[in-house]
Amino acid sequence: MPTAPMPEFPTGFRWGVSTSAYQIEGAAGTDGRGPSIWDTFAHPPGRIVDGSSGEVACDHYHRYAEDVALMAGLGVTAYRFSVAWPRVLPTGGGAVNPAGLDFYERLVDELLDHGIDPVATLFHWDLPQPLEDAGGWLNRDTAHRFADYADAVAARLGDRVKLWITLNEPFIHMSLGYGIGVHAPGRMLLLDAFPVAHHQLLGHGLAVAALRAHSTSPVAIANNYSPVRTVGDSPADAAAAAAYEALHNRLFTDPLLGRGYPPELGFDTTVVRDGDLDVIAAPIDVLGVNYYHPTGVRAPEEGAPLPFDLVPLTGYPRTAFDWPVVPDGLRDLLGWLRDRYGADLPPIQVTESGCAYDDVPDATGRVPDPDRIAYLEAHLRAVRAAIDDGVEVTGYFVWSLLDNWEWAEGFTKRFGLVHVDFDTGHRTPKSSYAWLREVIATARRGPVR
Ligand code: PNW
Repeated sequence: MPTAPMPEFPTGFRWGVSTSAYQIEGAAGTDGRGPSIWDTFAHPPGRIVDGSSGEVACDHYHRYAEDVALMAGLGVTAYRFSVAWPRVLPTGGGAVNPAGLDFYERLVDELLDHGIDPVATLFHWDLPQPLEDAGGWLNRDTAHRFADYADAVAARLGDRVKLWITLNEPFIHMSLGYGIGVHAPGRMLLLDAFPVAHHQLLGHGLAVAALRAHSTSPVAIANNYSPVRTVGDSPADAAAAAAYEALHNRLFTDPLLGRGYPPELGFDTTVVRDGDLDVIAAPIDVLGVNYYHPTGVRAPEEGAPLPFDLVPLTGYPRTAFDWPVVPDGLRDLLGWLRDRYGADLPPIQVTESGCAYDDVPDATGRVPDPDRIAYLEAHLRAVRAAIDDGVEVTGYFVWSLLDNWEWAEGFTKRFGLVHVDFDTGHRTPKSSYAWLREVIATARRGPVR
């Protein structure tokens, strides 16, 4: 429990929780959903630590009303979910599957009935498999297919979704999916994955136009950022850190905010056509920031395949993911965004922040998670400090509402405010849920004078 009252947050500050479709929905073959790259990737043994897939996951597809009730009990003002592209367009293009959109319409209406703002992410990594068969995001055509998909979703839900997020973490999708192959689609192209960056960003820009044609709601992208900490003091260490900074923190933000691609990594940019950078730099209303931890970087060995070496940061507590707990990294990151992008930086919402711990029900059936409470409290204080530093931050979403299917980690990493028994689907709010409910209730009541 907090030792001191939480600082006050600005009136209208958005309090939310985040999830994504493949991680919670299950119902993989239901109502005409087509296969995605994650259905394909999870099947051969050896890729997912516990051999699981998201075929059933939290069965949110059938339990969404119960999950919205949990959100209402928590008092959040917003819910960030993702729409599964293969539910809406089972082959990636062609005819819309109305039953897929019906599910999101039921969810959105349930949220609105409970006074919760629906925040919809269009792409949280579950590319329709037929598009992967045609080259995935290496193929420029995927950007156009994405815009068509955005159009279909916005035509149905454009009057009710309160914030649109085009892409989730295009950097993580590129690097883990196409760079080192630990996520779907499992390609290992290292820095030759650059076209995946460009085509995702082009898809984003085309989707912004499609969304604006149907909806007056604000539009955002959710990027993952990791403040770079140089390990070592040689000029080579500093150069490696600068290269990693350009890759992780600037590759997807410099072009969005009108600065073009960072030159430090020497990418082959022949896929960039005249006019593309203008499409990509279409104004956005909010920048979504997903923050988990900083990254230690030093110079690589001679002849290494990448121009940097990532090293664990020592001297911090660690989560079950072995990620260091560094709340100041979030304050530093928000200040860095403000300093680097100045007047071009839109208001920020922290669209993901959270941690995995090995949470288990105790003998009384409660799930105590004091480490998560400490994590969230410290990160909320870091956000408040950044606001005091002059950064405009207008919301904070916890990753995640539910324990869920954590990609290559399967069911072994629990990020939820709510514990899920993956055999029965039973949900149990953890102690962090009760703690956050009080924080939100106090903040929503406003200043005590
Ligand atoms: C994010 N890293 O992914 C995703 O948006 C979520 O779907 C995911 O469940 C959550 O964070 C927790 O992992 C990340 O390697 C994946 O630093 C990997 C990293 C960061 C974020």
